[in-house]
Amino acid sequence: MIKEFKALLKEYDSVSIVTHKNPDADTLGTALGIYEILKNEKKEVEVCNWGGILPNYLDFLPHFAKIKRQIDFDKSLIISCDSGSIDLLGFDLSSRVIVNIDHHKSNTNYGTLNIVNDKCASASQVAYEFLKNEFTINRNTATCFYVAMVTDTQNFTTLNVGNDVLKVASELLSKGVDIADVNRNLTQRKSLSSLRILSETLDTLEFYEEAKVASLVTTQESFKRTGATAVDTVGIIDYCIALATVKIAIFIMELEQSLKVSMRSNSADVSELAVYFGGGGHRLASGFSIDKKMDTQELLNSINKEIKKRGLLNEL
Ligand SMILES: [Mn+2]
Repeated sequence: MIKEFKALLKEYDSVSIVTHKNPDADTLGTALGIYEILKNEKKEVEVCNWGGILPNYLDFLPHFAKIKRQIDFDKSLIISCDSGSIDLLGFDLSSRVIVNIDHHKSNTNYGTLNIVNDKCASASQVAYEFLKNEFTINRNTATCFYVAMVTDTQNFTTLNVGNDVLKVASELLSKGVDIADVNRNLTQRKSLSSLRILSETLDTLEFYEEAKVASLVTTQESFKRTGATAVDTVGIIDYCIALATVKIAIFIMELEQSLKVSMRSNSADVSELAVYFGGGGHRLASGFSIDKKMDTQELLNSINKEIKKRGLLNEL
């Protein structure tokens, strides 16, 4: 595959690296890391993200300020990062040649070249393993890839973390990543509004099925009262799945037009549940968005109905 990739790079002078909507550290870190590699290959490169708010706490990543909100190159090669489906990229990419770099189980293989490995803990791990033997991974790229890995594995605590993941992390660190600076940026830059919205959201905790299922909701009112944005809710669901009895955690964010749902599990496959509701993701972490046709409680009821119907709690 790397041969095909290098052949594509020869064909194109310019490359647009595209990240998914509601960008997280994995999609941005993977993209910015590849940006650095291709810049050093003397390519014309841009990193693009469609709409929404960028997570500003990641502004310490090299080249973060260069992220564009549109694709400027019209005949470029597209590289997509960490996106399971083409819709999640937001841009109209029909008729474009796409290199799809991802680690989602639900990836639809929408690329011309699909570098997809669901055994990897982050898209940046996929990118690193794919590129490391043919391209120079310098300190900037290693920093971006490492940050993507740290955050997608929740500081190396998710179940897919093993020897191979830590080995890649170690290889990246050996490229000169300033780990103290990374850790400070990732743990000591929270906004006050993120703490306030956490507090309001924790008050909504509800249990179902003998406390094997738990839910948290961030309401529109909470967003207005606290001044927080969607970015400030990252990680809130982890409080839910951390509870001893909980097997499946559901987090609902009430947006203006839609309800955005994240699900976590410690053993049941919640990706099939997400796919049923029109989303996707990983076996133990997935999500979907839905129009506000129903209210939050109705949605919770219907998710719980599906959990029961599929026997997702039986196998636990
Ligand atoms: Mn990811």
